[in-house]
Amino acid sequence: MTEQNKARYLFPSGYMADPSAHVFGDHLYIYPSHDRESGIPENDNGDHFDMRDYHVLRLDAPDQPEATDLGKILDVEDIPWAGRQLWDNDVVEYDGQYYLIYSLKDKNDTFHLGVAVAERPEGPFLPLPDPIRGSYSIDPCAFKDDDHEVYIYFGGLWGGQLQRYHDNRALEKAHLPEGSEPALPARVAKMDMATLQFAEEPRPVVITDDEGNPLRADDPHRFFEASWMHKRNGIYYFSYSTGDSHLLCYATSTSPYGPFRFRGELLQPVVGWTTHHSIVEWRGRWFLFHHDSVPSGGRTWLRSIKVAELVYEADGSLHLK
Ligand code: FUB
Repeated sequence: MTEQNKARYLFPSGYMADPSAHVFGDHLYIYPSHDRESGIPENDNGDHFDMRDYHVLRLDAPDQPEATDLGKILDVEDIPWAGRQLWDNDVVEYDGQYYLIYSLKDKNDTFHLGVAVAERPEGPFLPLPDPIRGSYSIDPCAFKDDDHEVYIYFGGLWGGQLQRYHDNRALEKAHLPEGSEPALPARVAKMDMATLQFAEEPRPVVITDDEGNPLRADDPHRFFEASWMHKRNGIYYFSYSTGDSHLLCYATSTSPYGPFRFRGELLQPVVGWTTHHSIVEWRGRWFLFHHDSVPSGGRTWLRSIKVAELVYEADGSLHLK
């Protein structure tokens, strides 16, 4: 049986991608990107990923065959600073409120991260008038640690624009590292939940080899996009997509800031260009939510959400069941 066969599709009647899964109360909620056919030709800038709203899906039990679509929770029309392209998002619960952190291009075609707030996990989410100050690029993961501090992991290469920034400043000319140069890292910043702004300058999420050397730009395991963070037994697991080498990988640390030691591959390339995921524990089992483009016949911008089960080994390594 291949890894693809171990997973099941959760929303066969529509195209959704980038599933961020969370357990709130008795239910598991999935916050995906909502793919659509825009007619825009495929390019490296990702213009064909022209999504305009978000829905939330719900599972009431781990083995429920399909997720329930609870409907639209945010529309690009309702976001004052919106240009185009609602990409990956994530949701964090804090003091009984729900905060959706999302990727969107502004009116100058520059990606930033926005915040929208709801009183219930099923929304509706009310967007704040402006993006998070000092935010850039895409693919936020909002992680609440055991001490209730919230960290936002983010960043994505190519169409995700991370190569346009260095030390949190926009470059005059984008620089994409090559060969033996250190790979571009994801970023992480603690969030001030009172102001809904970054509490600090974003820091690099450095992934190293076993000798502590940062992964090189030409390493097929280097970071590309789709950050996710989960914690188990005091260890922080940073997982991510490698983009053009089409893997999901993970790395571990004893600090939410890293550095993270590369540990292994979680998922082999799927049908479709992108691979993206979330990892969550529910009722004593661990799940990998991800997507592929099999149902759309390989159209990379029309993706379908899947779930597979994960297991841990005694040494803390992680793989598909
Ligand atoms: O869904 C749009 C983009 O494709 C996401 O932001 C990336 O992670 C990739 O999945």
